Amino acid sequence: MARTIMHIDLDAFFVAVEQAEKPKLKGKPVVVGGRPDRRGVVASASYEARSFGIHAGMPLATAYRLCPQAIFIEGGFPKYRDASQKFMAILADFTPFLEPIGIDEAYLDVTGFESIYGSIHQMALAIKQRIKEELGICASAGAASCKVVAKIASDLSKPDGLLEIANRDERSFLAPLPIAKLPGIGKKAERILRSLGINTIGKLSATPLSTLKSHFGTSGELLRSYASGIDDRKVELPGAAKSISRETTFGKDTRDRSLVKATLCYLGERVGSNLRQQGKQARCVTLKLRYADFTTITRSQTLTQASDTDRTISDIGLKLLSKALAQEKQPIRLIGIGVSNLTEPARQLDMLDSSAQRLEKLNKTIDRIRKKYGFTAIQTGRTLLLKDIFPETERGYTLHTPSLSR
Ligand code: TTP
Ligand code: MG
Repeated sequence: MARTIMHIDLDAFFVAVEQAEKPKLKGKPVVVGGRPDRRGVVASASYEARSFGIHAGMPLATAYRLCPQAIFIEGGFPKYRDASQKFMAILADFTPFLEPIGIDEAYLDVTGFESIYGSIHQMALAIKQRIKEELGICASAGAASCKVVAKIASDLSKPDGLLEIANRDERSFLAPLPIAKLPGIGKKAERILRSLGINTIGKLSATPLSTLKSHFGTSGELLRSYASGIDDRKVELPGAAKSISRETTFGKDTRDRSLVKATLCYLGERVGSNLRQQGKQARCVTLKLRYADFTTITRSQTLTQASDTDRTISDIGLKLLSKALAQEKQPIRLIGIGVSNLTEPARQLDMLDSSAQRLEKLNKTIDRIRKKYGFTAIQTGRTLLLKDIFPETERGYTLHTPSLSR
């Protein structure tokens, strides 16, 4: 389904907060960052100051040279933080699908919100209006089918702007823009691209992947996707898990390897199922063991390719387990497995490996069956042993201590 993502960014944020506090600063070249005779750089410049060539990151002395009549303000972070919190609270009134980025910007997933606000345009106007009324500052908004295009749209619309890019117009919108407009292209990447004769986003999207990969490694692919207006990144709600793990303490300390292994695989499947529910893949698997004397160890392995399959998670868990068991002979009190370094799944076109595709299909089928008939309705040979040990409910086995999700 086509998504609609809105990106909102406050205009000249630090300056705007100062201007809201002291209206006589409005319409003037204002620089927040410090006094011009001090060392330091410009944090925020009013649009009037920008017309003199002043921009964020520029040494204050340079800013002073360009515009001696500008008003230089030291600024105070607590009031910016306060304004930022109020800004995010206003956005949260419009949608729970909100991803704050930094201090003055956010992505909103507004798919389907036309039905509430009349149109996405109306919704953006209402948001801008409330920010203006309650904070006295202007915001710019961009709306498009994906994050990267929405962000570029809000940036281009500044100040006090609103720009919507219709579905399927992404490419033609991006094509004429200079490459520096693409988020993620810093000074160095820009130099490389220009040396290759790639000056516009359109040219970048038409550059052979092999060329981009040879200069930017795997990021080359992402660059080209973004340049083509393709960006699968979701709006991530804050507090979304950075890692997923399950662990359990055995009824009594055990040396029973089959039980330990089966439990590990079961916990691995719970982790995998949760991971897929969140639409994520993991790059790291961690085994946790607590021995009878309460010594606790963790062992991790980083994957060469991110994965979300039960098989991969359990295989690595088992491998780490057998290494650990070879070193320590004590009975085991607790076992846990977790995944971290979570990423968005690679797109289908990356999945050249057909065995990976088969595993992915298998997991999808298992997830469907479990959703319908309960977690233990389908089991691998690896966990079957648990059937005789733990009571089953629709939600899975009732382990001696619940498997924790953190
Ligand atoms: P930005 O949104 O990048 O800049 P801005 O809000 O001042 O201007 P606009 O969005 O209209 O282009 O950054 C938000 C705030 O973060 C900015 O007001 C001050 C702070 N900041 C710094 O302290 N140092 C910097 O180098 C940048 C870029 C921003
Ligand atoms: Mg801003």
